[in-house]
Amino acid sequence: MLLYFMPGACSLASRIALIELNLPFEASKVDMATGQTDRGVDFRTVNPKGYVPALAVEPDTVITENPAILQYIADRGVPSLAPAPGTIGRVRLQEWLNFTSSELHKAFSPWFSGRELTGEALERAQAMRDRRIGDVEQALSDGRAFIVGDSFTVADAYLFVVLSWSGFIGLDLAPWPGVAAYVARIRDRPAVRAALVAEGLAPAEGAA
Ligand SMILES: N[C@@H](CCC(=O)N[C@@H](CS)C(=O)NCC(=O)O)C(=O)O
Repeated sequence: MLLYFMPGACSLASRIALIELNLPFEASKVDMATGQTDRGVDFRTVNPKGYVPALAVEPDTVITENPAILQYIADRGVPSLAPAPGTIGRVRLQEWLNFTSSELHKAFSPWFSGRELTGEALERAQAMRDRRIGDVEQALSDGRAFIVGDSFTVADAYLFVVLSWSGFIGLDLAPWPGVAAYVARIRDRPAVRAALVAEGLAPAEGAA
């Protein structure tokens, strides 16, 4: 498998899942400014939509969209990183993947648009982002350790990545103590730390 990624982007969730499951994969970095990958490929020929993640599962079979890719990876693992298909648990997982994709992820997007965010537009964006983080806080208020079921799933990988963007935009998660504790807990997982190191987002173990 070949994962197309940008460091720290939502593609990090796929890398976390692949490492959690110890699945063999390679990774290719995409430079959105030039549209080229580090292997000299025009990324539009891989994903015409022009965004990461994209996962080549065979040389001529590329899958896109976080919820689809993450479930594909989850189901390659033993045990899976998702409840079994056809169960209410799988539906809950899909609810969280879709919420993370279409609500939470998009609520962070204004800060990564490259456009200056000021005035009323900034206030509206902040209100929506905070409301969606509040939705996660509400879900975690029952004391659950993971967002779905009682073990780590790909929904945690994606949710963690998006929530951790708070650090990039200078947002303090203190008003949401459940979310802050969740992010710290997930970040502490060896696979998550390894993924962060691989993308240059954390120092390697033992590095000064
Ligand atoms: N609907 C897509 C959205 C993916 C997406 O927003 N990817 C961002 C990075 S997190 C991206 O590649 N943006 C292109 C850019 O920054 O130019 C999915 O869920 O996979």
